Amino acid sequence: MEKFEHEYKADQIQVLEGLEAVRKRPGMYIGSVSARGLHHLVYEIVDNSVDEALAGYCKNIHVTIEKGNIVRVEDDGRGIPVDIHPKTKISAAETVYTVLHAGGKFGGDSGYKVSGGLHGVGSSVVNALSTWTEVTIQRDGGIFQMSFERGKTVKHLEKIGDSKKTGTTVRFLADDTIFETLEYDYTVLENRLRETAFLTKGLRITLTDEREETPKKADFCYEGGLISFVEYLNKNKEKLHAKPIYIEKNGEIPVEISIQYTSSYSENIYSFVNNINTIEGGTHLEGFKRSLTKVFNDYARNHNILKEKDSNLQGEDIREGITAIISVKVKEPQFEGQTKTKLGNSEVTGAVQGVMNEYLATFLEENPAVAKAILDKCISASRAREAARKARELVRRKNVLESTTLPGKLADCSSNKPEECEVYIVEGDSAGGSAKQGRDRRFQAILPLWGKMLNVEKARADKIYNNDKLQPVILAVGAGIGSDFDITKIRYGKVIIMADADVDGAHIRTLLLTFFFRYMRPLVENGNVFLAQPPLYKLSKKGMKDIYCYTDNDLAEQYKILEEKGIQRDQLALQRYKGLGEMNPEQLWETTMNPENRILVQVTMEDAMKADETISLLMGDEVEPRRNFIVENAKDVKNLDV
Ligand code: TSJ
Repeated sequence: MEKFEHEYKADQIQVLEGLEAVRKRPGMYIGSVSARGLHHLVYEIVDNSVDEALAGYCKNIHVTIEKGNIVRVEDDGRGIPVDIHPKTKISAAETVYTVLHAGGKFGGDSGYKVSGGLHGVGSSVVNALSTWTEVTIQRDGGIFQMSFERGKTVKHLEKIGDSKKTGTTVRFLADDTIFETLEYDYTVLENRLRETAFLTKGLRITLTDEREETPKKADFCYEGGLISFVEYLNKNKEKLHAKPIYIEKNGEIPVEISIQYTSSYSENIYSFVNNINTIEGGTHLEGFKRSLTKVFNDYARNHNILKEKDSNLQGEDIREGITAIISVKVKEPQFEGQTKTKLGNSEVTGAVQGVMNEYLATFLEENPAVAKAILDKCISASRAREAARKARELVRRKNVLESTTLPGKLADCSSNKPEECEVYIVEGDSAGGSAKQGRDRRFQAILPLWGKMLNVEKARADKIYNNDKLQPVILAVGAGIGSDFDITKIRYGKVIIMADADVDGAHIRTLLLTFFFRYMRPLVENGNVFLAQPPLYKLSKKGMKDIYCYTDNDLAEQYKILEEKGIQRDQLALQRYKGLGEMNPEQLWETTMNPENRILVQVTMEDAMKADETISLLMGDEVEPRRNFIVENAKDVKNLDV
């Protein structure tokens, strides 16, 4: 692209300093420069079009990954205003694109803007972090275009043609000197865009991947909105009632909720504020839970389903098997928590509670068969909880009698300061043996797992406590499970899953993550769960220190570095590791366990949630979705296998 020299006016210099700050500390604006941060760029741009849709002016959004990892986002909204800003003397469109946090300050009230979190930082941040960007606007009978390089204007907005249509198109190439990778993951974008479409009833979003010979395409449009979302999440589960419950009220704080119960034992509640997934929950979720507990208990009392002598059903009993989406719109949301995804506005609790109390109570009165089916399940959940408590006490007592609270297979560390201690959960006895020999026993404990893993999807807490594979994990972590889980009691600051980089390893990882997500959620929220990364390759040569590579990119990079040092490929021996078992204790320590060299991946709530979804899909009651999943993923599975 052609380069232009500019003389900058005072306020433009300020603009440049603003975007320079973004380039200096990208993490502050998009969280990270990993693949995750890269994908955030796309969400930032798409969010602008979604705002336009929420304002009622845009029906279609097309997202395309062009060859070379260029992203194109087009909408059929009104087009960003092109008139000249009286103060800066540049177009409104260019200002949106170059001034930090300028988004949304133009034109009328376009809806609910976001004031915190990673989201909504705006198009200017994407501009700053892109090698180049090109914005095309159709409105007022014309086509207008402007372009930028690394945040700097290289072509001011100018009219390049006529058009009767309206809309905005942005194309950008993320900056490879800032991001670790430019490789977009189709599935990640697909899932996110599907979610966005669910949250905005009637909005059509397409995704096209043109990077390969045969383009991949997805097309999302849901007239049912949240109802469709819940149906999608439950598609492979056995439902307790055919139609999801739907609640919508467009008051001062618009609230939209959809609920459907299934025969599963897990609780799947997703909450959103201004279309942002509030992973850590917050006041809206609080209001939802309080109302759910109250309305069901009131109904059960009034209809003599709970007798006078019975105690109230607890919240967790009433949430067993629930799938629910809560979406609220808040004018000035306050986001709190570790990942800034917890809603803090206290007024939202009452708003959600009020809407729920009214609608849900009416729904139950009008649908007594549904109410009964749900309450039957709640009551059996309550009995199971009681049984679990007894089983747990039995476990505790037994352990006291045996004068050890630790599982026999655990090789504990000598330190008892949780903050410096780590436990490696290792699949298989042979890898477990190497890990025991290779570890630093001062602070590293090893827990080998063996035998068949329990299907967490089909088990209630009492079974979990008694399961011979999970019980050692519960005892080793030492903080209980479910609502008893007490993070202050954890015996290790890091819980590290170490499994092979193959299909079986992936399965174990997914099952354990699902277990942590469902039964020790604060452990995941607090960032205590990690995945060990064993190397995939070893490069060796006589007289040279062995080089371990953790990814294919890593390997390519090492070849390049060695070549620059005059060492050719054919002089090197390449070993591909199929499993942990192929490494001796010293190698395992050097590559995977030594804090100086190892790579640990911290598990996020999103990762754990994904695992949970996968398990639901694979272990659920319905066969069809499971078959589809396996067929769809068969290619990847093969790749992992070679
Ligand atoms: F910001 C951006 F460049 F990243 C971007 C903005 C990217 C994309 C793909 C779309 C958009 C965008 C912005 N789509 N639609 C709009 N709409 C407005 O900016 C707009 C249009 C008209 C009025 C008005 O009051 O007349 C107000 C606004 C905010």
